[in-house]
Amino acid sequence: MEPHSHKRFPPTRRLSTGEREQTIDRSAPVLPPALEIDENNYFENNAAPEYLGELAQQCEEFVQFHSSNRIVLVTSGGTTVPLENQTVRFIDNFSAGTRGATSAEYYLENGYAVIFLHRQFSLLPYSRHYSHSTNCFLDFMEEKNEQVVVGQQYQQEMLTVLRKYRSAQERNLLLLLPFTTINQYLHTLRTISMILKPIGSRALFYLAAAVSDFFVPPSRIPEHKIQSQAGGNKLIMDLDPVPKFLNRLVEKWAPGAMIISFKLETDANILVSKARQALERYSHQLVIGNLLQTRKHEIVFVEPDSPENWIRLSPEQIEMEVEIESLIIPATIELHSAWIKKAKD
Ligand code: 9Z3
Repeated sequence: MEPHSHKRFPPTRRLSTGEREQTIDRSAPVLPPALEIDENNYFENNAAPEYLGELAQQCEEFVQFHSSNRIVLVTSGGTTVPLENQTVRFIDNFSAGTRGATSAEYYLENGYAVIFLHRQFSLLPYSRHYSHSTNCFLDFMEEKNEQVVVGQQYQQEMLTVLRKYRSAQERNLLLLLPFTTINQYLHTLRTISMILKPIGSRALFYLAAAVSDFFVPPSRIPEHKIQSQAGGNKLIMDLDPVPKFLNRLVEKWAPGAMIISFKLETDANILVSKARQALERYSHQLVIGNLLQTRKHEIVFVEPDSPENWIRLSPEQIEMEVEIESLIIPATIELHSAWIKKAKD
């Protein structure tokens, strides 16, 4: 997919990993699941975004339209934690949105209607092929007789993407809903889940968004930009844990739906055990584990009462730029079909 012109540029430097030789050990246990009281406290004390009603209406219409189809909610991108109410500074969670946007395309190709709950301005299904800064759409264009046209060598690929994009649009199969902050994400997730509840086992949750573990509660957030001279030039932050609502989703918000979460680690030695802990703690159906460093080439399925199952691209597949989501999504669909069948029996 990459236009040849990019080969001229030096490869992007990896800014996110391994710059220090010695760091602290981070082997904290998985946080406990939220109780009903935690849910009530959180949603009473952290106001819903003002646009939530409008978004809920769009979502209801979409679910109504697809009431006899399978619907997947794909979450994608990282949530932010504002440090100020009039936000200048915020903490971000790593995610470009590649996993979510790519996965959404494979679900669409397999006949699912997709609700794509994504970090605003992160990658989107289809446009991701041409919009990222390392894949700038202008590099695919050229001038011909005073007109802008797609370069001859990109025509076929772009036509294929364009047809799929138009087909999803025309059949109303893709609903794009944005979030930015952790609070917007949680309110929206809960609202969509409850809208999906009536369709039971035909709903699939594919929670690939990178969700903040800590936030500044409203009682402690300053209204205005923090001044640099405050606190003797040091900024000391006091963050609360974000309640773990996954079990509320499983038990109350959308019981009956199949739920897949992602576990992101950077230490290969703890990935599978952390994924298994999450599964046991939140009682859902599948955790897909991945390491930041290798996430595009290998992932691991961790399911209750089964040994873990790795999906890896072969060196040839990596060379041919096969997307690992083209293997992940059919495997999740197989599990979802079994889930629907079990619910019917
Ligand atoms: C993931 O693990 C995703 O696969 C990535 C995708 C964020 C690594 P990109 O968008 O990256 O393709 O650049 N998502 C889940 C991350 C997460 O926050 N998981 C929580 C955890 O690990 C549970 S919800 O504790």
